[in-house]
Amino acid sequence: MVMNSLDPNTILADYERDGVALVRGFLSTDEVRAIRAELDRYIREDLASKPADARTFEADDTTVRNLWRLEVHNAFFRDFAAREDLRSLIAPLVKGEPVLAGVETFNKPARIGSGVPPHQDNAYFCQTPADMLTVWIAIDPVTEANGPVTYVKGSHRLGPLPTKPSGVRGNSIGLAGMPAATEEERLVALLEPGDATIHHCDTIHYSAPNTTDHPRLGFLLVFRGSHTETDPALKAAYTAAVTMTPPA
Ligand SMILES: O=C(O)CCC(=O)C(=O)O
Repeated sequence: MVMNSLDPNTILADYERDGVALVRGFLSTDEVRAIRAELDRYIREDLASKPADARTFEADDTTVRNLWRLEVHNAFFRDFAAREDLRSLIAPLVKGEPVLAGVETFNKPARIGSGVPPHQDNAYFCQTPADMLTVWIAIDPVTEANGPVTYVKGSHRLGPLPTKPSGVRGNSIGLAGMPAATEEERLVALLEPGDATIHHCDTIHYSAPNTTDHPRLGFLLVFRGSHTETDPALKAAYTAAVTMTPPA
């Protein structure tokens, strides 16, 4: 893993200041290739036998928008998330012992990949304190045109903002209103395969639909600190939203 050669102090400083750290060369070409191969195989051979909450499809009801709970359904991804180099990089960011909360994908397939409304992940995770994050790893090139994730820098300091059900399958809860943000305050994550972002669970982010001929597959690892607990008020709002558009 290239992860050994990363600078953990810069990642921590960027993450704490902006609520998002951009990490070039997080994984090697071979690691990206292995993840892609296993995702392809899993979708082709295993997905049909998994429960409905293992995935969300796009509007065509056929093409995968998201894979969920890969850590439950697949040993390769469970083992990947248990790597010591990954855990030691994450520990200071979650302010404690990292606990894996999810391994998932946002596939954003060519032409039909749907958008993601502005949201804070902790509206889904419902943890207090909000010591929880997502590592978003590019498997495909992410360009201006194919639906990059845009982050509002510093928004993790706003705490939990008012939410509303979005009606979007796979992203059931969004922000009730989007705070104003200048161009300098936004990070548009344009990534090469193997690059990553690490974002705090209160950092506002969103992405546009993919209308290009190029898929934009993201592979995500979600961790919390072992000291976090479920917040009942956040959980009630999430349960109401996800009941309208299951499974996430
Ligand atoms: O990949 C995307 O377009 C959105 C990702 C997202 O919402 C997340 O990383 O929490």
